[in-house]
Amino acid sequence: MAEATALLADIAGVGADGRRGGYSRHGFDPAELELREWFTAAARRCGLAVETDRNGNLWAWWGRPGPDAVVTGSHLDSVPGGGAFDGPLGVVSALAAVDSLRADGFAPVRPLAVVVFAEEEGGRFGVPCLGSRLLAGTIDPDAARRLTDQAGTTLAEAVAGAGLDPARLGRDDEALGRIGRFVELHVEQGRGLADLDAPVAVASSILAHGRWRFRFGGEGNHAGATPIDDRRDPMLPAAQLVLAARRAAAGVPGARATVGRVLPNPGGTNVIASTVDVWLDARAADTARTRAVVEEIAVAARAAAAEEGCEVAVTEESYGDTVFFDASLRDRLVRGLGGVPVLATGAGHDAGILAARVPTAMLFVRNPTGVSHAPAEHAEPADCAAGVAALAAVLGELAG
Ligand code: HGY
Ligand code: MN
Ligand code: MN
Ligand code: MN
Repeated sequence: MAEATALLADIAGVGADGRRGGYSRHGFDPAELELREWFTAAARRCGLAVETDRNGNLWAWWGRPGPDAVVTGSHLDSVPGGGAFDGPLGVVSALAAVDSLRADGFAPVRPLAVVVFAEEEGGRFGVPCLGSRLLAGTIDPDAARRLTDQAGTTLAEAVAGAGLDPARLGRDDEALGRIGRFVELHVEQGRGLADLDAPVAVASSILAHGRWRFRFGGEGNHAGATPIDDRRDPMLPAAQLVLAARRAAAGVPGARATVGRVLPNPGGTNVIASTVDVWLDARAADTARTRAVVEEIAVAARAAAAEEGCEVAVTEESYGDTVFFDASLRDRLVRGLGGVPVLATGAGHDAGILAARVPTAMLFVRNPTGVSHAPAEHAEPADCAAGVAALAAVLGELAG
């Protein structure tokens, strides 16, 4: 656990003065590849055999890879300016749990693996949980190969650069067939455990959520030479969309709608944009409510575009329905952990993708700030240790 804690402090960028850095590690980019190399070395030091699957996910095996395996793990990539725990806590805790099981003389009857999924945040190619979606076959591999990052590099080129064969991206029945159960530990992204004053919880469900790109087209022109009433400025309907998102979500209990990324083209201070791309992240308790929120926003966006003489094109980039985790596995974890709380989450996870294919559960570790996707994201060492102990107990019971 000492190494895991040391790594967590390192990942957290907690410098001598205790400041916390935000990290942007994206799929197959140098920062994430560096962490993946750390993981491979650390897993080998834990006595695990590491392999990379056809979709770039890392698997560290205790025992021969085989059917009915108990698999745990999470992701190492992050969002721009993200916290240190979202993803890495699950990976580090998995290695620490293996360490402590070994130290207790535990010998798994079933194969046990720690997995690191690629590009969970979708920070580079725009589709969240890309590595687990490819594994599970819930994204078309041709569409995935064509995904591009902001530099115009395709996923096919990126995975080739990481030494993989782009032609083999896609559903991996061999890897899926090995998984008997999957359990992901994750820092809580919210204040549920802080409010309950408890260190660990089991997850019940994940909100339905998706991403849509709105591309507003107008007329690029000079900021000074173009009279106000002679413009077709796509920034105006873009601004109306942001306001409409808040209005629409506020009208549906529990719904969320967020615009965190706007990209004007060409993006000059003294230039009226030709186009403006706006990405919408919308979530709610079910598909009907999520799509109702998105439709209300789209109606407002179209009206605002027409008023400004602009065009608008809407593209759905990803969508996933509400996830309910396997009830018997959930209840088995709650019982085994002595009756810990059960919490829903608004955050997406690789476990949410795997849940469609194999019995899946999640463990949450208290985050006293409740903040995530920002440097203030936090988990106290004592709660991290409680998470490792809970995960070790779960893995020991499932693999024993
Ligand atoms: O966006 C999410 O909900 C997750 O943190 N990837
Ligand atoms: Mn995240
Ligand atoms: Mn995460
Ligand atoms: Mn000029």
